[in-house]
Amino acid sequence: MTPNAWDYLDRQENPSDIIDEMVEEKKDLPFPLGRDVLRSFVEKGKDDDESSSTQDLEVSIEILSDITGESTCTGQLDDFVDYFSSRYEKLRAVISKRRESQGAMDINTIKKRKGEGKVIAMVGDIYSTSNGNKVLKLEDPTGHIKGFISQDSEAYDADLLGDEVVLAEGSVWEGDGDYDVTFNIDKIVRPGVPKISQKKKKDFEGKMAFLGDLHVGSEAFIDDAWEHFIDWIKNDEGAQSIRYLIISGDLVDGIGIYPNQEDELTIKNIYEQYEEMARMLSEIPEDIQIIAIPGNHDIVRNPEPQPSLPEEIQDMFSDNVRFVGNPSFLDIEGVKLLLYHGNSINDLSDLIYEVSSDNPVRAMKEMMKRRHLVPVYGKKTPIAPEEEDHLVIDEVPDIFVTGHVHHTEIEKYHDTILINSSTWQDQTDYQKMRDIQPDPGKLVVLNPSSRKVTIQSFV
Ligand code: D5M
Ligand code: FE
Ligand code: ZN
Repeated sequence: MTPNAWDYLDRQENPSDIIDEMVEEKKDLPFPLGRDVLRSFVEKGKDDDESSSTQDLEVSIEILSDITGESTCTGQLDDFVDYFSSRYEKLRAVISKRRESQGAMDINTIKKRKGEGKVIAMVGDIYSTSNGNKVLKLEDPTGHIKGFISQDSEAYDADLLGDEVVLAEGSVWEGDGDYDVTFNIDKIVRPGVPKISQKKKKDFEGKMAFLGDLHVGSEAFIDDAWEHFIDWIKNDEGAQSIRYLIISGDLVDGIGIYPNQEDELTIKNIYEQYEEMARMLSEIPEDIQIIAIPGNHDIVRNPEPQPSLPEEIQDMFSDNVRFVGNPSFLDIEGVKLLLYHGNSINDLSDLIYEVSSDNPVRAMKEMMKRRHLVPVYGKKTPIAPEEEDHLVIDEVPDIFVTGHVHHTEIEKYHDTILINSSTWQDQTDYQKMRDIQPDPGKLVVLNPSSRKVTIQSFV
């Protein structure tokens, strides 16, 4: 149990009963057990006790994973060693479930044994040789080996990125004189997402709606579209079935995020930006439960995972607004939702030819295939080296939501609905300079039961 979880438990009336119940009811408790998982278990129990006869449509949100209050970063270099070893172990656990992983060997073993085989390895630096082939480092806890991918190999087109964990199949070449022992890679298999659908239909009542990137305080915030939206959500019959509103980060424009940003701000104080945001959200009917994560413009640390907004900010908002970290993995009445702002979409569009920021769901598929939200370290998306890698997609969600690129896009990928939610900020001068064309003022509305999606435009 984490220190925060312990503190929380210590404040309950019946700590040992809670632990007994939890151990009995839940098979897969996380290690270490964090405060949020514990709290949502305790609160869910209370809900069950109180609400059974009065209302059937109680809000139920269980936080399955969120860094808030759980950060272990100490700023030591060792943190990175632990972080990457957690990344490796968690992704190895996912890959190991694949049929192809049978017979995979440790790198140390295969180096001695030679011949054909497979390894589950983290990819190190990759570079191209003068003959147009690729050379890379493969690593696991037992050691490392030089990898080679010929341009004729099917592995050549796999868009391998540094720091991803893959199953590499091939054969070991004997070292000879100046040459290292080399693993000649024929095939790369990723953790991926199982194709077979065995999910039963969700019996979620009502709808969920998605928006993001409000950038409150920015001159480019589109007031008209927002008023139009508020009018719709308060009065339109089509809005009555919305029970959850999910906000995917960049709640306010913040301050000092990019050069000369102050010239484009109508509210220049970040606390006042949140006060305005709170006022705006208070116009939304309070029986709609709002869930919001921070983004790179918000008032929390930039490296990911980001904790939820500080309590002094949260206190400005009505009771129906719940703040969680970026990313968060939530269970909302049985619907599993992965919520991530989406910084790494920029990295993936820089690194993979077919991915662009105008086509964010394509980037989201690349994250799903690699089962990681920030597959490559050291590019534009900063990562905080937590002891446990919270950016691994351990469990495949029913819904995966991002924002950040100011586009709206929806697509199904196997059993998951991918959503990139819209912005309420028009093009800024800064974006104009970088030729970024936003697609603002839209709301994605999803019925999780029928999996039907509509996009409502307010511009
Ligand atoms: O992101 C708004 C838009 O700007 C979105 O399309 C991503 C893009 N953006 C943001 N930061 C970067 C960097 N560092 N490189 C390239 N493109 C970027 P927002 O987070 O709202 O400012
Ligand atoms: Fe944004
Ligand atoms: Zn952003």
